[in-house]
Amino acid sequence: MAEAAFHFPPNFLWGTATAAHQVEGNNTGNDWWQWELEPGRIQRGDRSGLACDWWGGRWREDFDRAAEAGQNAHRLSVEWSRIEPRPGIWDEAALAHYREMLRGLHQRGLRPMVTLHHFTNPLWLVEQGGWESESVIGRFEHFTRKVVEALHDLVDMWCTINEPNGYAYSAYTAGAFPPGRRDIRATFRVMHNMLLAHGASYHAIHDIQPAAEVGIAQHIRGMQPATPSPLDGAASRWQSRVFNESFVLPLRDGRLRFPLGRGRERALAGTLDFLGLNYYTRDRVRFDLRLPGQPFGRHFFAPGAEVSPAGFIANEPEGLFAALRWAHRLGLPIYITENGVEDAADQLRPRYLLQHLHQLWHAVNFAWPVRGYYHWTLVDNFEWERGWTQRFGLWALDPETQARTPRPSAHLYAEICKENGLSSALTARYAPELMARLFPG
Ligand code: IFM
Repeated sequence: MAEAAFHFPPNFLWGTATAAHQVEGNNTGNDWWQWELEPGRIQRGDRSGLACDWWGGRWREDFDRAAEAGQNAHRLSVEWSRIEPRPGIWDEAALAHYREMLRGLHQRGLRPMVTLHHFTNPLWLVEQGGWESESVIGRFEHFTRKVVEALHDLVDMWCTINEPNGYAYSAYTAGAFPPGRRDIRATFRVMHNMLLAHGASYHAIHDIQPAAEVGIAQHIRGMQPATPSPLDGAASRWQSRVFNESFVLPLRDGRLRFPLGRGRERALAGTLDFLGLNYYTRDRVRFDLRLPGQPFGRHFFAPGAEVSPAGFIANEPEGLFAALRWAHRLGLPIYITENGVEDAADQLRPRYLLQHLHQLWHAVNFAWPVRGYYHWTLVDNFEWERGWTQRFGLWALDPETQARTPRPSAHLYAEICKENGLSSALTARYAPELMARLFPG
């Protein structure tokens, strides 16, 4: 057949995403480091330890890898407990370290996007009540100002909070993240405080850097009714509203939605310059009266779905398209701030990557304003309560020796970034089984 290709617009951002605690190593001042010391918290008793040793300097070689692989962007986070080790006490050396890393990105042609909060909290903040206490709002604003004053000449894209819904759910409903609570009301209180903290942070960034682009990275869990039954439809819509939408919509119009509150918070209106979507998978939802705590819906992957090795992710690329259809109606630029799959053997990843990017290309061709894609992740890193059992990297990492080895998907993604698109030749080489689907005829 003739060669064909799906191209992306000029200046499209192609990158990878990382988070401080997952890659830096020795983040001893935060709640995760403590949590990892508690028996039974992390699978197999794994620890983040040195992680990818970025604090020790290995960010250099990993940024080289990203740049040589044709990437032009990178999303990373800064660690609050390093920058503010005690309330109001700033570690200028930590800020200088981040400046060096950010300069390192620019020198390699990688545009940075910086996340201010990605799951971890300084221990002193936890002692003050963490995200359950309203005092966090002012604390986070203060932290934002310090970071933005120090780094604004090197960063023009900021994500205030990563996956507020995922964080609140994992830490306060599922009990899998510190502080290990199982309290749905606390979950909504935390999300409410995160909304207000985002608003304060947004305005602080714009005070200092009016031209900055500021957004959040929202975890979108695709949801579809398990059957055509109206009850399954209602359970699925309801859960999607609560989990996927209730945090984002108030940041457009300032109107709080159940369960995060009622009425208006004017300071929240218009506090997104872009929307970041972290999309991994999609669930089927079935109405179940026995699950009032989980708004009456049972979740499972579609029967017969292609599932990742640990059963964590089903390959559901159409769910990404559905997320984009919802998101583009908000009228904001969109970035896919995370997307990827745990797959140490790289059996599924090439297919997963090509199929998701194919859906993204469809969205771009509807003129939906998608500006970039950040694959999760560059090099295997510490996967929270799942420790090192799940491997999301384009490069495999041996955390003992710190050796990195490219998986086939590292080469595939490099070709996509360099080509600014997907070609039939590339698909034939990395996932021939997709040829008939992606390039029919
Ligand atoms: O590793 C995480 C990341 O920190 C947040 N989003 C999901 C990723 C994969 O589990």
